[in-house]
Formats: sequence, C-alpha cells, structure tokens
Amino acid sequence: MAIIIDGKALAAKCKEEIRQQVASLKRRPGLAVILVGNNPASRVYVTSKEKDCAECGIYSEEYALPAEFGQEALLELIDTLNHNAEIDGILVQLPLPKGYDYDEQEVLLSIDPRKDVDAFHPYNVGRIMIGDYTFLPCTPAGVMEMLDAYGIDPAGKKCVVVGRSNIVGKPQAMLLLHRHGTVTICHSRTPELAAVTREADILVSAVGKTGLITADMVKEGAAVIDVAMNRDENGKLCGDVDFQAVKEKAGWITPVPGGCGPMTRVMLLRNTLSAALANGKG
Ligand code: L34
Repeated sequence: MAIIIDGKALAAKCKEEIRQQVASLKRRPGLAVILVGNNPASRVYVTSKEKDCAECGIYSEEYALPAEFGQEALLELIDTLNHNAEIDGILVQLPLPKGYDYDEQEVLLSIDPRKDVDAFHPYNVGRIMIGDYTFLPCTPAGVMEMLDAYGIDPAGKKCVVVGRSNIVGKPQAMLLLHRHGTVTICHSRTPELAAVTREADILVSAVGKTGLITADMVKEGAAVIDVAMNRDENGKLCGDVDFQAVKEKAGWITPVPGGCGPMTRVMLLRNTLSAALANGKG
C-alpha cells in the first residue's frame, strides 16, 4: 500500500513560508494574469491563482479578454506590463483560444524573461537546460518539491517521464537529470511503453489520457507522480494513473485532485516572489 503524497498539505506549508517572506519585503510583489477567451477550466485555474496571491500578500491584476481580442492587442498589453514596475510577473493562461490568429510562441517570446513566472520563454527554457535558472516551470518544480518532501531522491534512480510537452515532460526530465536521475522520456511513438515504465523507480505521467498507467506498468515500490488533469466519463477530475489499482503496488503515489495541481499553483507564488526580489523589492 503506497504512501499518498499530500500535495494539498505540502502546498499549504509552502504557501505559509511564502506569505512570511512576502510580509518581510519593502514593496509587495505584483502578478498580472491574462486570460483570453472563456475556457471554463482556465477560468477556474486563474481564479484560484488570484486567490492564492491574495492569501500571500501578493498583488494581482486580472485581464479577462474576449477571444477576439487579437494577437496584436495582446502583444501591446504585454509590452505595457513589461514596463510596469508594479508588476513583477506576467502569466498568460494557456491554451489561447483556437480558431483565432493567436501565435502562442510569439506571445511567450514577448514576455520580459525577468517577468516570465511560468518559465516558458525560450531564454528561461535555455537556462533550465544548462541548470542555471531563476524560474523553474511551475508543474515540474512542484513535482521536485514533492519528491524532496517525501525523501525520494532521484540520484542514481531510473526515472521515466511519459509525455514530452514543453510545459511539463521536457523540463521535468531535465530537472530529474540535474538531480542525477537516469531519465527516459516516453511518448505516443514509444514501442512497448509498459516495458519501459516497469523499469521506473520514479514514474511521472503527463499525457492527459485517463487510465493510461495501469498497475502492470508500475514497478513494486515505485514513486508514481500523476501530473495529468483529465475528466472521467462522469465528469470527475482524474489523472493518467489508475489510482485505485496502482496505489496497492507503488511505494508513493500522488492523487488527482490534491497532488500536482496545488503544488503547481504554489510554485507560481514562489516564482513571483523570486521575480520581486530580483526586481529590487526585497
Ligand atoms: N500559463 N497556463 C499557464 N501556466 C500554467 O501553469 C498553466 N496550468 C495548466 C493550464 N494552463 C496554464 C495550470 O496552472 C494546468 N494548470 C493547473 C493549475 C492548478 C490546478 C490544475 C491545473 C489545480 O489546482 N488542480 C486542483 C483541482 C482543481 C479543480 O478542482 O478543478 C488539484 O487538486 O489538482
């Protein structure tokens, strides 16, 4: 029976530490959150991020824009925020609406790398690659925080990351590598996925496919981290991992909800604090 990694409790603890650090600053950190269109899941995440900010003493302002706002206007808004000294962090909630002229890469490139609290700008991605960074992307950073809190050290372990997105899979693999894990990245073209995942001491799934990771794909005693945020056939939130079966076999497992989600949110607060410090607000 696995130890359930309590992301919610750990996030609350990290949040309290951030709140205390924010309270000691000369000036409050500021975060601008941009939400384009009316994706209901994005709406929920953005609202919770703003609530987190308020609880930690971080100023936040929201730009809820219509889907037809447009690429040029969005770039102009970002440019204004890049030059606003009260704003230390800029977050453009993804995905941008489909069927309009948005170019996600161009939008991410337009954010001042010093305000890029998601660490999605190629400059920050490059710094992660070489292991010299100010910001870590929130979801992979939250995963590392959970591993550390539960005494799971990647050094010398076989780590398997399923999923190769720029937001989670690739940076997650890099962070595990920096901590001396032997890392394999799997994806939709990987033959014999189960044979690879069965080797993992630390298995991170970030695909977005309900029921992808079944108990026979998991090594006895492994740490299983479920990054996905899916809905099952009843509309209930779930991850990639068959939680009920895998928890009988794994050594550690994260639940969905209550695992990676709350940690992702708290890492955004930490990045905003780091940006404010770098911006001279300490
Ligand atoms: N720019 N876009 C940008 N940055 C991000 O870091 C995100 N992401 C992803 C979507 N787009 C983004 C998020 O914040 C996903 N994501 C995210 C953040 C938090 C939670 C889920 C996804 C979360 O709090 N999950 C809760 C359950 C919430 C619910 O009930 O719906 C949990 O316990 O897992």
